[in-house]
Amino acid sequence: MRGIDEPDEGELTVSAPKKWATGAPAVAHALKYALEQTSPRRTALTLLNVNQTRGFDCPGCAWPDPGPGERHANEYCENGAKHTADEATTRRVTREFFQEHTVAELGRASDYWLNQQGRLTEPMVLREGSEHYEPIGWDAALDLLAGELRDLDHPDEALFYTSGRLANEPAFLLQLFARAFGTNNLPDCSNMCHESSGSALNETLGIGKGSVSLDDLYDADLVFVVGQNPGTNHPRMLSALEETKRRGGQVVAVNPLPEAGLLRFKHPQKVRGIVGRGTDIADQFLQIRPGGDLALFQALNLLLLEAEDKEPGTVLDQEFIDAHTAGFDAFAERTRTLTSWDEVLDATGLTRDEIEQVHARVLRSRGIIVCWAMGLTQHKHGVPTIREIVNFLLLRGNIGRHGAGVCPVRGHSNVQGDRTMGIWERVPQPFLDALEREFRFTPPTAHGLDSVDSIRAMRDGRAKVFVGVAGNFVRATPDSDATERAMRNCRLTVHISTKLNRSHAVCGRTALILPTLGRSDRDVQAGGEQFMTVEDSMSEVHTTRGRLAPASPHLLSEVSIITRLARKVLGPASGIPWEEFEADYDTVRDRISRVVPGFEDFNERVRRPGGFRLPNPVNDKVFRTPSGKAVFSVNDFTALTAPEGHLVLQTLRSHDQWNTIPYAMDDRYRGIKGGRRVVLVNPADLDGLGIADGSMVDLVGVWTDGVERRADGFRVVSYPTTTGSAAAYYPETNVLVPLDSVADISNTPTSKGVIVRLEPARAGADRSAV
Ligand SMILES: Nc1nc2c(c(=O)[nH]1)N[C@H]1C(S)=C(S)[C@@H](COP(=O)(O)OP(=O)(O)OC[C@H]3O[C@@H](n4cnc5c(=O)[nH]c(N)nc54)[C@H](O)[C@@H]3O)O[C@H]1N2
Ligand SMILES: Nc1nc2c(c(=O)[nH]1)N[C@H]1C(S)=C(S)[C@@H](COP(=O)(O)OP(=O)(O)OC[C@H]3O[C@@H](n4cnc5c(=O)[nH]c(N)nc54)[C@H](O)[C@@H]3O)O[C@H]1N2
Ligand code: SF4
Ligand SMILES: [Mo]
Repeated sequence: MRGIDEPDEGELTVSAPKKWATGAPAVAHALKYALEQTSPRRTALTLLNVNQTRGFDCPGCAWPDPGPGERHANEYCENGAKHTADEATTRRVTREFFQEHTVAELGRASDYWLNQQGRLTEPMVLREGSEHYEPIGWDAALDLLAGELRDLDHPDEALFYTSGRLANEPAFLLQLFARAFGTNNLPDCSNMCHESSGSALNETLGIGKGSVSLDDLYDADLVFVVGQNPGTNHPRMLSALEETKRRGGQVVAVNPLPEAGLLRFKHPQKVRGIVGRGTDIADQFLQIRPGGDLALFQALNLLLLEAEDKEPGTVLDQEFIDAHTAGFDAFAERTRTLTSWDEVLDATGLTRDEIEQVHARVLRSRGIIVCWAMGLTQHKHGVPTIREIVNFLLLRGNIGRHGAGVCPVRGHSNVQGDRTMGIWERVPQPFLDALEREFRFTPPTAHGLDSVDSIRAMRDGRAKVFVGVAGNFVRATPDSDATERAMRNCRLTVHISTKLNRSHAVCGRTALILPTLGRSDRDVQAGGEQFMTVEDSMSEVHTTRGRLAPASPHLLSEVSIITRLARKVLGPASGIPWEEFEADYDTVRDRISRVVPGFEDFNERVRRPGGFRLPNPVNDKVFRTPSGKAVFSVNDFTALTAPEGHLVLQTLRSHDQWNTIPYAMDDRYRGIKGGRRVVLVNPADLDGLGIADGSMVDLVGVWTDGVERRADGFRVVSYPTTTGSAAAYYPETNVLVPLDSVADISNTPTSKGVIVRLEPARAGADRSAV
């Protein structure tokens, strides 16, 4: 293993981007990573249990599993396997490790290095003024936290952040505890992820979730994959799209980058996938300018209205529109006068011919599904863009019908479930009422703080205690320098984590690391061996059960930590049986079944193979909006342009990282090897800017507050992205995303639309590790 001061990066090499994804090399890459982290036996044991009905849910992403009878023995992908191996690693972070390294040293270490140290093994405390974390017993650690929480002037001075790794049971208990304590401050990773989807879908369809199942996807006539890189981030989605194509469906991909997985796919678990040519995925690829999707869907909607004018009664689903929607007239009027084709072509970077071709496909297709991810949600106009997609689907009745619908593809494996369980700073009143009925206390009704507002509150001293359950807050959030200052401003920061990360080193004046069980670890409580449950991107709820011996005998489950903390903070007066919850998770599920709609007979139904699917009223054409109808919205035309000499930078994931954690320095499909500090720029822009391919530059952010945000020492890679745009990896570039640059309505940081200029690298400037 490398030393703390050694660079992560080897020799950086660049080759042509790949034109297809997966196949034999993927299997080999996954196994190589697994065997570096753990033994062959443990590798086999873990991988055979991934996504099996009696095994554990792959922590890799929220893509759903096929039905129980349709699963392979190897129901995982390359990245799922790497992610699982990363958790099942046999490397350990011990008390000696913390003796050896000061917190300041850890703060200078890279994200890669920190993660490579292995699993956390016992609770540690950093006392005010001390340079080292030192061991602390569980009881003392929880007393310390409980004392600080009780000492606050108001419960709203505490923040309870979660990342979508948390399973349903601990998520439900965490929000219950936070609300019984007296705050709705439950910021989560969703605030930085699919919040724009939730905002747009709640407003237009009355529920913030996707409406489609895998069967819908297989049977769709036309699937749009917009702002999403499934080859890397949802690899098994490619097997689903392969099935769509086998059944005669078509795929349109919309992306500034020609991502390998969107072009062609070789199935790693089929012979023809390993030796053959694979399946072409996209029938049409629209290489769009960043932020151009709103204009694209507005243009498609205009074309649909015009086609209906020409042949009335043949294009729109008038019956559906009349019976189930509101706002059509205002939408139609506005769409007809909205903008000029010149503006559309400029905003999208597409030709009119390309858009007309997609339109022709739309006219030929009955069932249409639109899938999307961060390429839409992390823009200033992310919410209007998704609302416009809903308009597009409503026009031809593509909601509430088989083979059609909305498909926001979620990231973290249980991020959707956490929201269902009430992890939401703005949870609707009926949920709070149900909590009150079940637990006999009055939850606070004022909305809590989301992730961005939490940073502001810590910065301004309004929040004093930060508790993070999973996740890596200081790396996931925007404006890294400002966020780090905010975090250091806290009296106490606490992280319930499986592995070491930067948030442990950039911490409050006092800090706790509370190590916990991972998905693959066996969880035994007083009531016997426990399982937990999760909900995937398509609302399927099923069990997850770890099989491995825990990484250390001193770990507690998340449920244990939360319930023991709750007992200390709230005391027996709360009347909530925390002890019973800890001993037997069935008792938690009984409560969930009485509080959360759709979970009736939870314990019984979730034990059936494959679990159950939550009802989505949209599929019965029931819309829980104020009008009881699906809503056509009117969205202002918006384009994203950079001033002269600047580029629109998107911050995205490489193939070898999982969110804030790089697993290796390679991005195989994009042809980048041995380094992550690269910026991908179109050759025409490089010519225009007078910058040579391969030269070193600093990225300098431009924002209205006049603060100079810099990320130093990036190698320029000439790359076929759209002109005017650039791409570089997150989290190294989070320092460039201004805290106040957020999406309208959803408050999501605009991580895909950062205005930057490239400056020649400052001679002799220190290139920071992070
Ligand atoms: N291996 C792996 N899997 C993961 C993760 C991981 O880090 N690693 N993270 C998980 C999480 S939490 C999430 S949220 C998902 C994220 O999944 P993705 O959303 O696929 O992740 P990103 O890498 O952010 O990629 C965004 C994609 O959108 C494109 N894009 C950027 N701007 C625009 C635009 O304006 N318009 C359009 N049409 N496209 C645009 C980019 O070129 C890129 O292909 O993945 C999940 N799965
Ligand atoms: N610039 C930019 N910023 C972004 C994004 C972007 O595209 N660009 N994407 C955003 C998105 S979509 C997301 S979802 C966020 C992700 O933000 P987070 O969810 O906060 O970050 P992760 O990197 O997933 O967190 C990794 C840490 O989680 C802990 N962990 C892992 N498994 C478990 C577990 O089972 N239990 C517990 N208790 N802890 C565990 C480990 O300690 C690990 O170090 O980042 C956001 N930030
Ligand atoms: S697609 Fe996602 S959930 Fe499925 S195996 Fe791969 S990483 Fe895991
Ligand atoms: Mo995410």
